Amino acid sequence: MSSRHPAVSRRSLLKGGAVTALATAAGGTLLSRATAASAALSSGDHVPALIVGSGYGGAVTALRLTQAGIATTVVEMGMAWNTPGADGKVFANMLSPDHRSYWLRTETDQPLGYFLGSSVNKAVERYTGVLDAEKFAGIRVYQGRGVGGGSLVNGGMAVVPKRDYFQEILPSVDAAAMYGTYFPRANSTLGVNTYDAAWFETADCYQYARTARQQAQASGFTTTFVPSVYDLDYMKREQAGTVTRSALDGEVIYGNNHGKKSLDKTYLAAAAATGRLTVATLHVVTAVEPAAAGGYTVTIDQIDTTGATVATKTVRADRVFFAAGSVGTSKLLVKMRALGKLPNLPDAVGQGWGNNGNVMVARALHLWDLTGALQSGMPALGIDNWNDPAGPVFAEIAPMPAGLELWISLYLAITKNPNRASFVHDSSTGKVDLTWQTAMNQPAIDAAKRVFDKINSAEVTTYRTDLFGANKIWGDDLTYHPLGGCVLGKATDNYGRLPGYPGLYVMDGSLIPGNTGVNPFVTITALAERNIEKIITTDL
Ligand code: FAE
Repeated sequence: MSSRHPAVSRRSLLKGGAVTALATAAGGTLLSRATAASAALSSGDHVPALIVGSGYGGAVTALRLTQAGIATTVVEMGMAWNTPGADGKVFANMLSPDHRSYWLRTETDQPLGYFLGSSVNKAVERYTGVLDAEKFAGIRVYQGRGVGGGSLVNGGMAVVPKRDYFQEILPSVDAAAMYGTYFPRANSTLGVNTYDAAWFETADCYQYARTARQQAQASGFTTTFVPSVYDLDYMKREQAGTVTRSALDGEVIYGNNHGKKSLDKTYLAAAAATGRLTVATLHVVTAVEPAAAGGYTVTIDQIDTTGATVATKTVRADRVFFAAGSVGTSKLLVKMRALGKLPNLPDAVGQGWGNNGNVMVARALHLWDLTGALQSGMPALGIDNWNDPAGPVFAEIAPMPAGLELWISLYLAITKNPNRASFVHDSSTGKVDLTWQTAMNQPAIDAAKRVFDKINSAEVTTYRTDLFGANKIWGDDLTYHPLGGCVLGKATDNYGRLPGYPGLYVMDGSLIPGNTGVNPFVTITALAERNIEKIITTDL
């Protein structure tokens, strides 16, 4: 381990009772990644409940199982992000990504990878960094890696889907219970808060959002505030200059050093406070199969920060909860079926994957349309054109924090793209690929054009053609919102149980059939709350 990453240090960033409990109760896992990761799990261990992955689905499962009195082991392939580097910070910012920023890459793969048509990517040291740009044949899928999963890198936008659309995508789920009980439970446990509209109107850091809002409204579109898991009082103090800046210092997709209520500070901290949670970091689950003695044998590679395997462990778990994310869970289960380890998994496992209709686009503004040199990394507004039957769009007004005025309006559009792809095991390489093709994003582009062509025409502005490649308007080859692959009610029963394998459950974004119409983590969290409540009541 290099001197830049001291092996041991007290949690200096995360303070407060719950987090102290996390550090203590997790058996030191979050105090010292060098020692605790190996101590957390040993070959031959027999555990009652093992969770693969510590994102939203995993964190909800961990909290509710531990509260129910069940000793719970979370196996997470990424690191515990609690140790400052030589610069005193746990995470790097967007303008200076380094080894901490990317999962096992030697070159950054930035979502906006170009400027003026030239690549802005740069060499980085290969490391188990926090953001994975996982490349499939037709799409790059961005995902968080570490204790807290996607919550470490996401924009914090906490949006409840429209009720009629939720009923359309998941008709077997009781919407009244979701909207009456589980969405509110998710929001309160995640620590969702809302923008102070009066402050927003005057804050320099949201000039970019106000300009984009004014132009959207001038073309007849509606905009709406989005709730956030970023501490918006902290952000006010950042703007006032009284605390260390994070969202206002270009921190978001490579992690936030302050302000963000990521899962390690909410669900996972509360789970650890029960004293029943163990978290094994830098541990990758590679196989799950029925154990002769009952339950399941779980094979796990322990890796170092270069990604090299340093130990392989097998443990027995009475129950296994798959929460490795849409991609992670789907890949693992498709592989287990292909290798004959879980041969009876239904055909629907691996199917129904979508990118939440994601497409990115940017507009070049006039010199008098200022977006501001200071931009908050947390998006506050969305353009809501979901009710357009010819092309529903919910477009977040995204920041482009560069420290100088760029006259650019950037958007991440969520559309109702109906195309779906499957995960397929390739027996010659042993890898699982995804059948998604870039051309499948055309419906998303068509829907987004209905909004942004109109705004461009009214404002006499144009698209930027230099940010997603040379002469390329649309960011159509990437997604932040992988969903599906083990769809509820198709690959699983109506609560995430895998048919034919009692004690195996799916808990994450793979349950959602490819689209939620809004940013997905509140839906994933609320659905996990619903499912684990049922599972604890009836199965445990
Ligand atoms: P996820 O959070 O991805 O957690 C899966 C965990 O499993 C990860 O920690 C993995 O490292 C781990 N894992 C995977 N495979 C294995 C294995 N074999 N063994 C051990 N561990 C494993 O899954 N959503 C919003 O709602 N609002 C936003 O503002 C937003 N912004 C985003 C910005 C970025 C840059 C990105 C990448 C995503 C964003 N999202 C946003 C999406 C959101 O973070 C994502 O939907 C959820 O994190 C998915 O939750 P899951 O529990 O499915």
